[in-house]
Amino acid sequence: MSTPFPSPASHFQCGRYSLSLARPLIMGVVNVTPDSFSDGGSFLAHESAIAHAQSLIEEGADILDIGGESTRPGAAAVALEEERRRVLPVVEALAACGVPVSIDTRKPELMREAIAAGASLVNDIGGAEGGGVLELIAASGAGVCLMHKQGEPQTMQQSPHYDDVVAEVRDYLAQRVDAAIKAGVASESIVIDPGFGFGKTYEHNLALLAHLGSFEALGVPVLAGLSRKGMLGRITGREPQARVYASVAAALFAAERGASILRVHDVAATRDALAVWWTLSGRMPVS
Ligand code: HH2
Repeated sequence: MSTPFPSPASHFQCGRYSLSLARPLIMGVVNVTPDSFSDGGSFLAHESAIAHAQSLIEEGADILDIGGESTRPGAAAVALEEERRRVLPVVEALAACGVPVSIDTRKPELMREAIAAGASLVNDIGGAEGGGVLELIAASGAGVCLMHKQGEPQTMQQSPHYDDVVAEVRDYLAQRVDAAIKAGVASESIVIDPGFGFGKTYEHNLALLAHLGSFEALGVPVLAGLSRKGMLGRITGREPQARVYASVAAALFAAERGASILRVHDVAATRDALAVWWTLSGRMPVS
């Protein structure tokens, strides 16, 4: 690996926001979609998405993640025009909300438009592999979440295969961090994500979670997105909307293993659980 990785960051810089990593951060999910796996259709109208985002901030979200295309297993791709129609007005309305707005998209054009509309972070489940994406992010000063996936949402869960899932995902993310730094993205603006459920079996997800701590060796913060996901359904036997307690337990487990950002649907529950765990384990109380 050619780029020497920096030591773990003390803050995450996304656009004009500098977020302290002294405690785990909560990224609240806002799905402006008709078909997301756990809340599809609930926030498709712009007003309800904006109201939902504002209540997530009141509940303690440190970052808002706005998405207009479901990437659940089997999901069909959404055309740029439709994705733009769903999310851009929401990003614009939240640009001055006081917390960084993340745009969850794989489309470079929409990333550019969302940043112009006030987004401070690009969450690309495709690892920012698109042409010009890293350069766009570097020039804008936005943060980036580099996620691993195997295959495409439509077919990714059909037969995911790895010889060594932890090593392969870690090597991929190391390469993407390297590429981002070479493109001019500041290391303190990069987070990585193993991509739970994205071309991974239940066993792959468990292995990645068990070894999450080893991702810290890449020198950038780790984001974990476990909220309401299928592995929690398999453990508890519950439907997505009834996986709140399971999601909170998984978020705490990920935080314990070093995750710096937790991408969750249930912000209030996660925040309270984190605050209790954080305080009882002898750290500074969460403000
Ligand atoms: N998971 C989902 C979407 N985006 N981004 C990152 N970085 N990490 C994740 O684990 C992740 C993500 C899937 O969750 P959700 O957005 O609720 O569902 P859907 O894709 O059906 O909209």
